[in-house]
Amino acid sequence: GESTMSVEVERKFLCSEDTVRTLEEIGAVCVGQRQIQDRYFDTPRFDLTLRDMWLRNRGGCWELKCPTVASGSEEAGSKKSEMAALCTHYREITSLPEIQLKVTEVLGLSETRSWHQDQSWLSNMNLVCFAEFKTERRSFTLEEGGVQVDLDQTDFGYHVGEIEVVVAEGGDIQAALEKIQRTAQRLGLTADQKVEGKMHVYLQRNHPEHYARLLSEHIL
Ligand code: V4E
Repeated sequence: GESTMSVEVERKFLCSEDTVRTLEEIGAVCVGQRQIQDRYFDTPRFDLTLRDMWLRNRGGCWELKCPTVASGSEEAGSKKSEMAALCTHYREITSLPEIQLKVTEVLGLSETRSWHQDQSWLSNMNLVCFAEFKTERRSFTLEEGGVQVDLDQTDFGYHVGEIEVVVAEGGDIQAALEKIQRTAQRLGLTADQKVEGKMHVYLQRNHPEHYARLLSEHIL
């Protein structure tokens, strides 16, 4: 399913009071505001997230974020460029049968049945909800093709911005990194510290032991 797989390249940043004004100044157009409800699932032993795989239900739709095939060897080989080090890229699968197949594989489950749309597959795969929160998201697009900026505010009080470019499977990740870098410059983002995502902060507060484990295994 080529059509249901894409790579999401993104860089998170700290947003301030001035971020919206800066976005307007560089010609970004607000394309909407919406509330997002996320529920994340894993086994009680966290078999997915310990492999950097993130299964979630967002507003009724299933999504699975997985490391890209290349990312392991990239990190093992040459040192990532500074630009790339600020960004993450994940393969995103949005077709439920493909998600079920992938999870079955990763968890080493014996049988791939034809699962139903209902939620019985979750308990069959021993998956439980370990995180649930809402986010108010304002989205902006930039003229530079395919660049989207999201400003997120969670119901647990965390604000974070995200510059994002979606690349079709097999597409040019380097070009996406460059677009993100140019956008970051135009937004005046100079600080090169890594900014924590919503899930970092959520896990730190709600699952401190698992958070520590993910940190020590370099997943967060
Ligand atoms: C991939 C990932 C997680 C799943 C949530 O992904 P994230 O991009 O943080 O969430 P969100 O809601 O902004 O998704 P979008 O709407 O863009 O699809 S939780 C942790 N990770 C890994 C990870 C990481 N190691 N480092 C950073 C900076 N972000 C994410």
